[in-house]
Amino acid sequence: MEILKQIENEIKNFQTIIVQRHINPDGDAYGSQLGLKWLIEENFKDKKCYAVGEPMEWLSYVGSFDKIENDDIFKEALVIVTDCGNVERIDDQRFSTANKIIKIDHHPNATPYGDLMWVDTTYTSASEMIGFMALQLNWSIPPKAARAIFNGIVTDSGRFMYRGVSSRTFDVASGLLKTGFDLEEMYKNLNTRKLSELSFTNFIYSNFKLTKNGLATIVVPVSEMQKHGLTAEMMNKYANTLAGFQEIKMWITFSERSDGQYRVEFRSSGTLVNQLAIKYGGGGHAQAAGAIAPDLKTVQDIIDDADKLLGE
Ligand SMILES: [Mn+2]
Repeated sequence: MEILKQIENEIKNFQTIIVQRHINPDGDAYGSQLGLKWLIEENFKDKKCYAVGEPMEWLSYVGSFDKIENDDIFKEALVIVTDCGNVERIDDQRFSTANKIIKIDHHPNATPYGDLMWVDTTYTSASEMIGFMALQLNWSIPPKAARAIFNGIVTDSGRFMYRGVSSRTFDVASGLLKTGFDLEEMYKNLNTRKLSELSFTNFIYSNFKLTKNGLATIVVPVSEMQKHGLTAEMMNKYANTLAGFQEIKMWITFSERSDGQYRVEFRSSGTLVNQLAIKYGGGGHAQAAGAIAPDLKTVQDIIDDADKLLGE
């Protein structure tokens, strides 16, 4: 593929490469970003490569990030942004001062940015794209990069269960496994929870509301999150708590933020939710999307709209 060669050439052209991803990173953001950083370090030993952005505690087993104090480093660098559809959500806005910018993403290309773009929604994850790129370009893959990328594919594909999973996904997974990283250790880290998660999950199960049309909603006040050591930004981890019940066709989580607005996570078992998210200023995938609601009135509007959609 031509685009992969172009990306590789840009990496060769620069001495400094900074890999970035979206704010409030998830497993895929971590996997695609750190995976790419470690691949570059392995295959282009003369380059200086950074991965920047705020960490998430629950993903600390994947790896950690670099700090760049000197803004000038960005000016001479190639920035590669993975897993981030919109410019506003790029963690560390200094990216815009970079000498060259490459976008690698699997979300719909709502806001195109960068000098070079590889955007393809047929991939489960940005991590799958990075794994695919490494295999296509015959890069050497260090086990820690394979582990991070594999973890990203697993988390963004619903454990290889979403429709977007293809034979290519498994080809990439197979290539990553060949590096010999410890799969069981990775899954153990991914699946080990804290008891506080159990009590928070209990809160969701005890308090969600269900309409006749199959819409389940839960509004989480900031005080409830604090009780469990959570913030609205960490709520995407709980977005699928109400998944897998026959009677629930769509489930929406509203999490109050410290500024009084609500983070909204839309999920469904079939109904398209991204248009609904877009109507309220957000976006995302067909069956998994997000938005911000400024107040409880809007929360109620979203609930009414979603219920009407399910009733149609
Ligand atoms: Mn992703």
